[in-house]
Formats: sequence, C-alpha cells, structure tokens
Amino acid sequence: MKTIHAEAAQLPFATQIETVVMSTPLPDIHTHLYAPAFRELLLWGIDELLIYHYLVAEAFRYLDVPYEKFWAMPKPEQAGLVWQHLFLEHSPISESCRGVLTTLHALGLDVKKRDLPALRSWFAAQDADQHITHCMELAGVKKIYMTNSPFDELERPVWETGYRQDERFQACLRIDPLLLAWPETAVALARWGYAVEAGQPGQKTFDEVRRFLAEWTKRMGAAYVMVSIPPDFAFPAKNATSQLIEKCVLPHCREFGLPFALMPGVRRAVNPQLRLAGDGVGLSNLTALQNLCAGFPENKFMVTVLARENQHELCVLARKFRNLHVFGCWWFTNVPYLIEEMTRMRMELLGLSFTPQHSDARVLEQIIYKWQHSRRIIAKVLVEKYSILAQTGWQVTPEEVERDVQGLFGGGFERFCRK
Ligand code: RAT
Ligand code: ZN
Repeated sequence: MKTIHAEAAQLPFATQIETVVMSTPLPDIHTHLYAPAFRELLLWGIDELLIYHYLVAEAFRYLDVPYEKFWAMPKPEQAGLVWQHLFLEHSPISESCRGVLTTLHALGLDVKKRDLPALRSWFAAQDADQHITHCMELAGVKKIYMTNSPFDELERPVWETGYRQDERFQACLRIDPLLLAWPETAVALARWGYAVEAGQPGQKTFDEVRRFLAEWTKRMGAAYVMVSIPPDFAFPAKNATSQLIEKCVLPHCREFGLPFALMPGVRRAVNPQLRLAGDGVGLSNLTALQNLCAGFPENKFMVTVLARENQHELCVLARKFRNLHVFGCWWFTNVPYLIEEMTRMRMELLGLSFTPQHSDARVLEQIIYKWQHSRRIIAKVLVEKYSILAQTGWQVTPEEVERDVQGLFGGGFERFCRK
C-alpha cells in the first residue's frame, strides 16, 4: 500500500490525506447488488438508476399519476417520468438525484446534454461483466458484499443449482422473514423439509432452524448473518423473534464465528402504495442492543441505526462493548449533512474503531457516487481531526494516515470479523 500512495507524500498535508481517502480500495460491506450468476437480479443501467426507490419516493412528491398506474408502466416509461419531473422540471439537487449525475459524469458521459436516449444507448453497448469491474475500479471497491436471502423466490434456485463463485462478490445471509414473520416462515421451512412445529417454537424447532442456518451459511459461504428490525424491537421478550435470536441465531453465529448484523429503526410499509419506496424510520430503543451485547459477550454485533436521534446512543454503546462494531450511514442518513455529522461524532467518541460507510447500492453504478460523495466527507473530517492534533505539535506521518484510512476502510471490520 505504501507504494500506491508514495506520490501523495509529496503533496501538501490536506491534499495528501484526501488523496489517500479518495483512492484506498475498500470492501463495500452492505449492498443489494448481485453477482452475474444471479442474472436479472443484478440491476444496472440508466433506467434502473432512475427508478431507484430513493428517487421514486422523491418523484411522487411532484407526480400526479395514480400509484397503480405508475407501477403498471414498463420500466423505461417509469424512468422517463422520473427524469422529466426530478431532472428537467426541477433542478436535481437532492442527494439521490445528484448521485445519478455524479455517476454519469464519472463514467465519462456528458450530463449537460440531458439526452436520455443517448444515455440509454451508451449503457446498452456495455459488456455487463466488464462493466462491473469498471464500476468497481471507479468506486475503489475491491469486494461487494451482497444481501442474500434463502427466502427470495428468484435467488434461492441459483444457490440450489450451484452458485458459481465470483471473487468480486461476497455473500451474506439475510434472515428477516425468519425473525419477523415466524408463522409464515414456519410453513415455508416445513415445506422445505425442516421439522419445525407450528405455533410457539420449542427445542425441536430451534434445532431445525439451526440446521437451516448452518446449511445456508455453508452453501453461501456467508460472511455474516443479517436482519433489519423495526423501532419497537425488544430483547429479551416473550415472542418468537427474541426466542429465535437467543436459541438459534446467536448460537449459530458463535459456532461459525460470524457477526450478527442488526439494522434497527425501519418502519416497513408506512405507505404500501409506494412499494419498496414506502418504508419509513422510527426511533429505536437501543436497550435491546445493550442487552444483547452485555448478555452475549461471545457474540459479535455489527450495527447501523436508521434514526439520526439514535446515533449518539449507538456510539456510547460501542464505547461500552467491544463486541459491537458500528458501521455505515444507512439509507435516510446517507446524505452529506448527516454523514458529516455522524462521521465526526463517531471519530470523536470511537477514534478509528468503526466502519464509516457502506453503499447499500441496489443498482451497480451507484457504488460510484455513493463512495465518491462519502469519501470526500470522510477526508474533510479526517483533515480537520489531524489538523487539530497538529496544533499540539503531534504530527501524523503519511504511513500513519494510510494505516488509519485502511482501518476505517475495511481493515477494522475484517479484524472484528476474525476475532
Ligand atoms: O437502503 C435500502 O435500499 C433499503 O430499501 C433497505 O433495503 C435497507 O438497506 C435494508 O437493507 O433493509
Ligand atoms: Zn440495505
């Protein structure tokens, strides 16, 4: 790594740090992207970029088309409407709109022409596989962590018929239906040959759920087990969610040495008519997380929370529990204003022992803008922090800057996973 940034050492201090932050390769530890083996599940191209659910939610602020009419349209028509309302009839200043333009610009496309058909032609001419590598290079992403659900009807068959490993992608086991919709999931598990009991889960069910988790962890080669949870999540509690976590997920993670990733704060389907764009945010009671970290010191928890108001409490919890790794500025917090606030607060409370960002990309090219935007902010905060140290006479060397940035960009996370 030293050689990559050797030239940076010749530059003025702030520029040196920016150069390192902008160019250090990193793993993107949570996305919704898929390896090419999953075929149409890997979304890419201008139409997909325009109908990203973050943009659809914004477009409906201006659109007067009925929801169902919009969803019945073919994707290019939906994309055309989003383009019309969010880019042509209003200036595209929101973070998600700006992201489309950053992405196109980085790919060498001329955004000032505002020529949607020309953009479509450019994307149509790309070779998908080379395009993945190109986007990863532009984003400085060396590994894309996927979100893999055995409960997804389109995804499961790919795993069952033998997924062809792709070095650029890392699987992660997502289990929301198991923990959040037990009665329906019990039926599915029974159908797939797991002898789970109906009703309140008992020991036999716990054993079978662990068998299910073990099989899928091995099949996927999963790096961690993951769930997003609503604001009212409580632990311990007398419900199936709490019992399944304690009796199945935590022992499973201990056995396989995997972190359990928790993403608290999402209120699903606040407006169901918006479909994927219809989820909201709520303040979580992080006592549940405190109980998990304190009660299960042999387990590792990686956590990002959705509510801005929970960010400080999360940092304080991480100061108390070294089995808690804070990561990312998730979804509604992934806007420059909050990324800067959260990154500064995390550095001030946790030093360098956290992972500042993940992309959550759903469309391949989004990794370009999400990382470019975040890296700039992380660089700005780091420059400020090192400058404050310099006022005391403490000087960081270029090697120390590289070490610190590598720690933030995957090094600390990988150490946490290995522990
Ligand atoms: O950020 C998103 O795209 C959300 O829709 C969610 O998928 C969220 O990131 C999650 O993983 O639950
Ligand atoms: Zn996500």
